[in-house]
Amino acid sequence: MEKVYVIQPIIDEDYRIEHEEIISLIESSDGVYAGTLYQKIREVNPATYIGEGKLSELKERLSGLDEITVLFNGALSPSQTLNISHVLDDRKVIDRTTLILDIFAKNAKSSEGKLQVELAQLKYMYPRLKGKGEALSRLGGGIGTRGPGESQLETDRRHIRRRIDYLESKLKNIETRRYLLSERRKKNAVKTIALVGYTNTGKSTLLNLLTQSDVFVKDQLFATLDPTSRKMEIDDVEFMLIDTVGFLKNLPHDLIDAFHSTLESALNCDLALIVCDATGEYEMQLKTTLDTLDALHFNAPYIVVMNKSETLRDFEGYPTDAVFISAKENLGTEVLKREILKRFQNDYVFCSLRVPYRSVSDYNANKKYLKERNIIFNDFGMLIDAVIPAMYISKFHDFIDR
Ligand SMILES: Nc1nc2c(ncn2[C@@H]2O[C@H](COP(=O)(O)OP(=O)(O)OP(=O)(O)O)[C@@H](O)[C@H]2O)c(=O)[nH]1
Ligand SMILES: [Mg+2]
Repeated sequence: MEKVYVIQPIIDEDYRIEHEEIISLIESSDGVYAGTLYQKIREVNPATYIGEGKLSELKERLSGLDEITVLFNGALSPSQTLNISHVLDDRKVIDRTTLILDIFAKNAKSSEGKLQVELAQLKYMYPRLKGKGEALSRLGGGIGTRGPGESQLETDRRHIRRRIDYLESKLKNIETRRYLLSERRKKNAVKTIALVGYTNTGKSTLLNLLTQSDVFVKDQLFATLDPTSRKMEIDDVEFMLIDTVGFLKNLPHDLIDAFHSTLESALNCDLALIVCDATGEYEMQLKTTLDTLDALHFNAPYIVVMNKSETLRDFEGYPTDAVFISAKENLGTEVLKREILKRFQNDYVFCSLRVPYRSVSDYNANKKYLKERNIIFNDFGMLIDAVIPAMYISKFHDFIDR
């Protein structure tokens, strides 16, 4: 397993959370955390980000240790990456996004998920390839910076550009197909509910619980990368529940963009459940999620769900309208289901129908628009407890009992 040494810049007090998170990211990528060098940043060194003194301190700390990757917990420019690596005797140097992309590549399983990850990787690489060329030419020419090297770079860039265009159009097709499906669903009056939120908060666990499914769940960041949706029923009202890729603070926008086709159906949902880890940094998780959704022009109503609350003793400080649940221990989910149904109370009518035997064929012609919950036969005809989408209620006017 790859050993990873972290450079943690200290810019504001959030650095502790950032540091905890980078360790989770290392573990999620199957790496082994090997230590940290902290550095307060007053002014960014354009060449190496952190100062020269600090860099030689790092070099000393790492001397004698080979096979160790240096991970910068932030965004490095291509030339900074090169320069740091150079000072550290050509050690492998990566930044946060590169690590996240690596986890994405490891975790994508469906063909669509894989296309999305490839797109994200190429989009990250593309401008950097240019940067690398510029960094090289700034050195003023010389061996390795002219002739075939440079034109090879151009060929690579053209190749990557073509591949990006290809992936984008392919994903666009998938998106269109999914859109048509969702349009059909709209006609069938099935409402969609999206599970969104910070990574590792329990979105997939909740999907499994609410839909009796078995999608992949793991204590790691970005376990879900593939679009998943499942049918769910509450009081015989059918919903489509959509699982999504988790968000993370400072997740580069290209990364989110690459997942557009997955997120598209979630962004068009009728209701979102914003899942937070009540035992973690839930304020930061909620803010990150709302900011990200905002940037994606999301404007559906939502319910804040505080998950993992089975061990909570104190409910102070949380958003007052949050619903507390434990997806693992199946606690609070009844309350959550009531809350969900309440949000759709104007969309469905729960009622009784009286259908005389002579009208049964009329009724049968429209039966597909409602859901029968219970039927009693008597001398007069049928007594049916039903739930009817409000948009179809007029089809049943003649039969409604109360
Ligand atoms: N203690 C506790 N752990 C939970 C609960 N719900 C989920 N977990 C655990 O949290 C971890 C992450 O769960 P997932 O369902 O994979 O989380 P996710 O939000 O889908 O994560 P990503 O897909 O990686 O963004 C797993 O180890 C779950 O077993 C809960 O109610 N309580
Ligand atoms: Mg998941």
